[in-house]
Amino acid sequence: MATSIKKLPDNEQVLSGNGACGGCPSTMALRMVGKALGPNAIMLLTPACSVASMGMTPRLGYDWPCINICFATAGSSASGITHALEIMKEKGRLKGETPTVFNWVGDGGTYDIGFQALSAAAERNDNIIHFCYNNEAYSNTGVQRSGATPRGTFTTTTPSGKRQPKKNMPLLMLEHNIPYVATATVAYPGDLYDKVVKAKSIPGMKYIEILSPCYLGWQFDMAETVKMSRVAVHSGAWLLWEAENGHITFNKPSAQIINGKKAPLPVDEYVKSQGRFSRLLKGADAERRIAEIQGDVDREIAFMRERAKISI
Ligand SMILES: Cc1ncc(C[n+]2csc(CCOP(=O)(O)OP(=O)(O)O)c2C)c(N)n1
Ligand code: SF4
Ligand SMILES: [Mg+2]
Repeated sequence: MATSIKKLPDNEQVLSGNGACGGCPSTMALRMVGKALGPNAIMLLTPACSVASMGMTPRLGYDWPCINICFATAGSSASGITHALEIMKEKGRLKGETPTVFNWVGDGGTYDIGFQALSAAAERNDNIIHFCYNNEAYSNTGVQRSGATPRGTFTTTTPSGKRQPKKNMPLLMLEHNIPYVATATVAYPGDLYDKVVKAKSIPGMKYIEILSPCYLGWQFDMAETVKMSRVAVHSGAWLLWEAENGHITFNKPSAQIINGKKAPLPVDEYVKSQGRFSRLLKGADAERRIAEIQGDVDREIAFMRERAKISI
């Protein structure tokens, strides 16, 4: 069972008084991540909301040493730092526990612009944790589509709804044969915390992706962030799973959907509660386009169910 939220450590690595929106999922998730990582860590940030809202000196809102890096370089920059720490340790210039090197990067910086460097770091199995907080768009620059944006979504670059499905980035990372991959979301903080604790203890490359419903891009009331995250999981639009050394296990409640003990909610409720899909619901072809989204969700559930049967 996941750690109860009441039992999480008291340390806060995300400082109060920062500039994030109310209900910001990135900030909520990072609080949990900070509790799991503790203070001995080095944070790398690519341009994103997490930089604009609180990631710049002298108004840094994170209680770690932070480095702002180029959009494309999360993988290579973190690799450089982790190798430098290894050499310092070897030469006796770094005493005590080696800091955890981690990236805190959006879906734009992970799925699209930073993919090449991240893929290379994964193939080298460099000792870093890459977190992707996935709000399914380039939010900081006014909500443009990314490879994580689901089909049917309005963004400023998909004014009539995105026509393509999102890609399965966690699975792509798994296929790099790295020791740990996990998905999480803000409605399940204990699950996220446990996954980060585990990732911290594993040498090599770790990838954790956190679905982060963003009220601005998804167009819902900012008080509903956690509810939106929960509905995403209950409808099967987001699956909670982890893979250790290639072996996939599903976490509750996704495990019940995968093993057939619980039917996922129809995707309608999820889609209809978000303004970003509202253009879908106005046209004559609304039913067909919702059915397309349902088809994408059903396919992903079926695919992941079968993929989990392959153990390397
Ligand atoms: C090379 C480069 N291209 C574009 C930008 C402009 N830019 C800054 S933040 C951002 C959006 C980032 O999206 P994502 O990584 O998903 O993070 P989010 O804003 O959603 O938190 C963009 C396009 C930039 N800073 N550098
Ligand atoms: S736009 Fe979204 S991700 Fe960005 S700070 Fe606001 S709530 Fe957070
Ligand atoms: Mg984003």
